[in-house]
Amino acid sequence: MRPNFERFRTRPGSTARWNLQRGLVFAFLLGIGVLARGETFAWSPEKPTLDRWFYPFNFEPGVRRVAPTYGSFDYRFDMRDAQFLLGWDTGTAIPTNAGPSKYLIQSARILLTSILPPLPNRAFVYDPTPDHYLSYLTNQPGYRPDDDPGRPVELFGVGYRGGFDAETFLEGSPYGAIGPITSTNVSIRTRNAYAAAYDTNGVLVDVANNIGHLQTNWNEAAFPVHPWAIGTTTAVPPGGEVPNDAKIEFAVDLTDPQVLGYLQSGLHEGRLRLMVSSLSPANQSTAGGTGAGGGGAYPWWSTKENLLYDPPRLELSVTVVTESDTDGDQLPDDWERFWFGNLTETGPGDPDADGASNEQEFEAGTSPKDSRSVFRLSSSGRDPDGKLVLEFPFAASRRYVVEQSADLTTWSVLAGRLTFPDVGLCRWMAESASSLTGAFFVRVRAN
Ligand SMILES: [Ca+2]
Ligand SMILES: [Ca+2]
Ligand SMILES: [Ca+2]
Ligand SMILES: [Ca+2]
Repeated sequence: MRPNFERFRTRPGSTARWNLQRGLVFAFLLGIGVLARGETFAWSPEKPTLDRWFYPFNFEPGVRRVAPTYGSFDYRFDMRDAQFLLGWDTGTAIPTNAGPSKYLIQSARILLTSILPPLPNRAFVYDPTPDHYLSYLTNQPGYRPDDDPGRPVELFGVGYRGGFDAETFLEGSPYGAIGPITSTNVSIRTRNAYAAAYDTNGVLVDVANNIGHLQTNWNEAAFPVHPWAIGTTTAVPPGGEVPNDAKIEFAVDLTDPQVLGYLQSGLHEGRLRLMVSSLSPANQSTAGGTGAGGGGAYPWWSTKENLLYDPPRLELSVTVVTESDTDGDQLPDDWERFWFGNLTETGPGDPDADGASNEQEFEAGTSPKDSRSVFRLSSSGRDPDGKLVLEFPFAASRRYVVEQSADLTTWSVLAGRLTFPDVGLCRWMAESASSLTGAFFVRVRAN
């Protein structure tokens, strides 16, 4: 039960300060028995640090006791009109600044409590599966009807505008620019914090209008998004009406390296921020709209200010990897325990028989227990312009460098850019075709 003070003291001076602080945090947690083992944290605070109903005309941000989520389908507003911002400052329980890749997350779940609004026939219909992004707006090109009852509740990351970021945007911060109520644009793309997901360039983008926004005065093309979690419950079967006080669980998709990387960066900085969104239609019916207005059957969520219902809850299990390697096998003990539960594996070992040693899997951020998770080129070739194109699986919080060599001895970096055409897969394309002639070797390094 001895915290790792010795190790912290022997670290280089530039990092000594936070290492010492981390040591003190461990000592404290050991004392109260929260620390399960080594540097693994099972953290479930009673309340979020902040939560906020994110709606253009919410004039009491941060203090409302309910936070409904719905789509407006009105041409003056974001389609994902009412969102719900959730934030946890993790630094009080989990050491910060370890480096994003050092946070190995076992599970991350959000639990919300759904409240039945005090109006008749307002229970929303439970849908635990994604709906096609072209199934919402009847006037969208390629429109297709929804193939199951209800609309899912989705969880995303958070992006910012207006000069804000995760540190400066608090639950009472301004919504953003709301223009005068005119026939065109009241509040589209203006909120200072928004539901966000990664596009194929790896950029966190606003998804408020991903189902399209096709109106006379305002056009936005539809695009698919991959929700980071969909709310599920055991309170009612799919297609049923969600009862009062139902618990809705969002298990964050950690198999998506971009999502995992977002959480890792959040833990590194000490701030996890997530946004809940659903596209159950609000009950307004607007001239010039799509006619998709609904009966107002959308979820209402309990906030931390609610005295009658449970507040939003985070359940997080994370191992913070330190360099400690007591068995001297080049594998950090925390990493070994995270994957295997003990220290019996070795650096050269390959228990999943994928050809990558445990040490290589540690360096690349892949799973040493899954042979499908391995850092290896999945395709290589040239595009019509002769530019080299490589595809390979990527891991969370890693950077990739492509190098070329004529003799396998001297390597030089090749300029190119990465895109992310599919979950877990990245594509690198050389900037030019000119530098690659004759016989040559190419390698990709992860760091
Ligand atoms: Ca549906
Ligand atoms: Ca070890
Ligand atoms: Ca392996
Ligand atoms: Ca593997």
